[in-house]
Order: sequence, then structure tokens, then C-alpha cells
Amino acid sequence: MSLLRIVLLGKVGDGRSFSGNTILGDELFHSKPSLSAVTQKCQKEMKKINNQNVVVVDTPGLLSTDKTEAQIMKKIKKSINLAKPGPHVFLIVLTVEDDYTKKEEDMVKSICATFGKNTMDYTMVLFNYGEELEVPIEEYIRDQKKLNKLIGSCEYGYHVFDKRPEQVPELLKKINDKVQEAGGRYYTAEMLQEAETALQQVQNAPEGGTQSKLAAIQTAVLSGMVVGCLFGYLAGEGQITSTIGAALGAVGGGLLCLAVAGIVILAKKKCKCSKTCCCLV
Ligand SMILES: Nc1nc2c(ncn2[C@@H]2O[C@H](COP(=O)(O)OP(=O)(O)OP(=O)(O)O)[C@@H](O)[C@H]2O)c(=O)[nH]1
Ligand SMILES: [Mg+2]
Repeated sequence: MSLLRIVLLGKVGDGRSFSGNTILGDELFHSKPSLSAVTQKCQKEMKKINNQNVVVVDTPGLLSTDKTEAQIMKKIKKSINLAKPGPHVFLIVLTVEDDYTKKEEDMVKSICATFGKNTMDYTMVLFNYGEELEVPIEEYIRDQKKLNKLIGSCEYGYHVFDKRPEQVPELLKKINDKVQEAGGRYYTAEMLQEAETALQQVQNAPEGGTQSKLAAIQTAVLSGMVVGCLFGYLAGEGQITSTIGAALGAVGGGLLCLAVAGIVILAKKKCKCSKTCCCLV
């Protein structure tokens, strides 16, 4: 393949620019230790590596404290256009210095929601600071259930930057092999458009506010009580016990319907989430 296109994604300060420079073998992206976000907009650079032109697009980091996720994502989406006609792979840069926590998990979910249901088909996790790992990478991944699951869902698997001279050639070979296996496919602007439409549909879908949820629960509980009461009365066959039976039936019916209403509301919530999150990590 004559041109390989890579987009770097990840959390603020986790080493996207450093990784971009490592891949291209040059200090092209501004990389430095900082408490605030250094990379503020997408930047495209290209170098010839082993007779292949490699394009790397650096992006602003997610979970920045001074900008909202929507503001950052708006900028990150520009990477697709910069990597025209589209990136072969998204490299999610993670550092082995930190464990894979809810923060990282939410970041991946947000990437998936933004780039759509096919995101993971074009994704690889790139670990940096590999030279500082005290256990083999396989063990590090295996010991973190959610990270293990994420890697399992990444079509391109993972790679570690650990300062070995072969780290970049090996990374490029992994990507090239996969791309070739997949007939040269890449993520396109149409996929992004599709993802945007899907996200909008979910956001615009009437959810039913708290008031209507409360009304639905009230109706369910009342109906349960009436039915339970009737059954309790009939079970007592008009005897004195039927009054007690009716009361017990009303309580039982009410509780049963309350539980059912709760399950239905939870299921609806989960369904809405799975429409936006392609990777259940
Ligand atoms: N030793 C070592 N240092 C690293 C590695 N990755 C990143 N760093 C250092 O971590 C610091 C932050 O890296 P950047 O590449 O600027 O991180 P970034 O994700 O681009 O940061 P923002 O653009 O601010 O979001 C820099 O000082 C890098 O030199 C690594 O694998 N090994
Ligand atoms: Mg940066």
C-alpha cells in the first residue's frame, strides 16, 4: 500500500503527540509535560517510512477540563477530513502508567458514539510507556477485565511502544497486514455522517420525562392493587377471610406491578445506550 493513514485519539496528556512523533521519527507534533491540554486542534503530518507514505493526524485530547466533550469532539471529527479519503486506523493511545478505569472506559464509549457502530473495526489500542511495565503486557491486559474486553473488540488489536528499535516497523506491519487483509478498507466521511444522524435520532427521541414515568408507575401500581384485591376477595369466596385476602392481594399486586414498571424503565434506558455505544466496554 502506498499511503497509510492513521488518526491518534486519546485522553489529554496520554501521549498522542509523542506517539505521532515516534511513528514518524521526527518532532513534528508539539509534545510536552503539561497539566493542561497542549494539542488544541487536529494536525496532519506525513513522512516516507520504508517506501511508504505514512500520514498521521494528531487530535485534541478527550476529558480536557477546560472544554466540553461536545467542543472537543467537534474538533476531533475534523481528523477524518484531514486523513482524506479516510483513516485506515484509529489508534487509541493509552498509557500503561494508569489503570484502565471508568474514565478511560467512558472516553472509549464517547469515541464509539461519535464515530459510530463500525468504530471498533478500524481501531487499535496503542500503549506507551511500555518500557516501564513491570509485568508482561499480556498479564497487564489480562488482569483488567474491561481493558481485556476493549482489546478483544478492537479489530486491529493492540501494540506497545517500549523504546525497542522495532516498535515502529512492527506497528506499521501490524496495521498494513490488517488493512491488506481487509482489502484496503478505511473509515469514511459517510460513516461519520451516518454516526451523526444516528446520534441525533437517539438524542431527539422522546424519552418521556420524570413526570410521565411517575404517572406510568402510579397507574401500574394502582392497577396491580385493584386486580390483586379482586383476586384476594374471590379466593376467600365471600367469607370473612376474603377481606384479609383482598388487602393482601392489593399489596402483592401493587408490589408486583411496581417491580415490572421498574424493569421496563431500566430496559428502555439500556436499549437507548446500546444504540449509541457500539462497544460494550
Ligand atoms: N518516556 C516516555 N514519555 C512519554 C511517552 N508518551 C508520552 N510521554 C511524555 O508525556 C508527556 C505528554 O505527552 P504528549 O505527547 O504531549 O501527550 P498528548 O496526549 O499529546 O497531550 P495533549 O496534547 O496535551 O493532550 C510528554 O512530556 C511526553 O514526552 C512514552 O511512551 N514514554
Ligand atoms: Mg498533544
